[in-house]
Amino acid sequence: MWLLPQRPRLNEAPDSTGPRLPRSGAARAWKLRVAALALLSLFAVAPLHAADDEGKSAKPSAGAQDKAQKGGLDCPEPPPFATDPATGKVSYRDCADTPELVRLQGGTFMMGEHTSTGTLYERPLHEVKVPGFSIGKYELTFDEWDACVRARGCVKTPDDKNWGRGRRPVINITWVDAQQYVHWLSRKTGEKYRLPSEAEWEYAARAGAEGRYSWGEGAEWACEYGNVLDVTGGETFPNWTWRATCDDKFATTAPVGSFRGNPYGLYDMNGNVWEWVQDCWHNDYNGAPTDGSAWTSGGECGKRVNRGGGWGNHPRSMRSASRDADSGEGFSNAIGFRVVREN
Ligand SMILES: [Ca+2]
Ligand SMILES: [Ca+2]
Repeated sequence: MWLLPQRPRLNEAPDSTGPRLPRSGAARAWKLRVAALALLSLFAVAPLHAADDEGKSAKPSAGAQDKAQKGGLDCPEPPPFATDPATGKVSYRDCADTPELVRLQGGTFMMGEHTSTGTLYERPLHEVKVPGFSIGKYELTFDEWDACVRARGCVKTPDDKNWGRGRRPVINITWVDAQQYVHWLSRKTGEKYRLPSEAEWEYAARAGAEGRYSWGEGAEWACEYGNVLDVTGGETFPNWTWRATCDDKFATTAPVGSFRGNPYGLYDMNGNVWEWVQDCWHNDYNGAPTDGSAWTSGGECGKRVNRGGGWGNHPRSMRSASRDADSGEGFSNAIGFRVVREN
């Protein structure tokens, strides 16, 4: 494994299977829940581009009966759907102790940087059609990771740098470690969990917006929406001169959901920790898939893409199009991930 140094990222040059066991009488309730979720999701997320697979997204992948036949790991009955009062979006879980998910309808969007900023890595701008999927409302937390370790689904107990575990995003895990987690989560729930494709990640981060950020163009708003290298971070790390002028009050990682959610009801897509996605690194988007799938051929598959910027970065790394990559066997205190569940 490689310990990745904290540093300015590529574009910061200036300074540097077994599903849930149904509970008693839960089968009918589960079916109703899935059906209600599909209905709610029609209203929960309305991409600027017309959704084109409503039929698909409204169809649950597996009913409780299928789950009963497969058997599986312990999966406490999940709570009812929750509506986030801050964003108005609905979330759900497969088990009481698995990550909270927001269901996104499919749609078509332009992937890459739309403005004159950014790097050649983020070009050419290209159209991608993304099928519907569910994605973690938050970055995966230490609590969620540690549950996988206790269940012997994950091997590594990552160092938290004494910043705290609980609701802080898990850090110091490699891309390979993240694969272990999603495999375990799939076995536990009977659903198909994986890392997001890079296209899915950007679709979710943009939340229908074509500008630099989901909230528009202004980097000065970064501290409202995410944890960056801010005034507080600058006091802790005075040699990191690429800091922003706003103050988000966190020098290192922040508990997930400490900032405003994006229009799709997702938190910390910008900042806090970079997020591993499935794709191999490619220097640009020439030849990239246009169907929303991960790009896992060609390029450099020893390096895996991570997105969204982190607590040690200037807001320019938080742009929706910003991208970077590291060895899939490397880890750092600035990289975590969030899960995707296929519908
Ligand atoms: Ca900060
Ligand atoms: Ca993030």
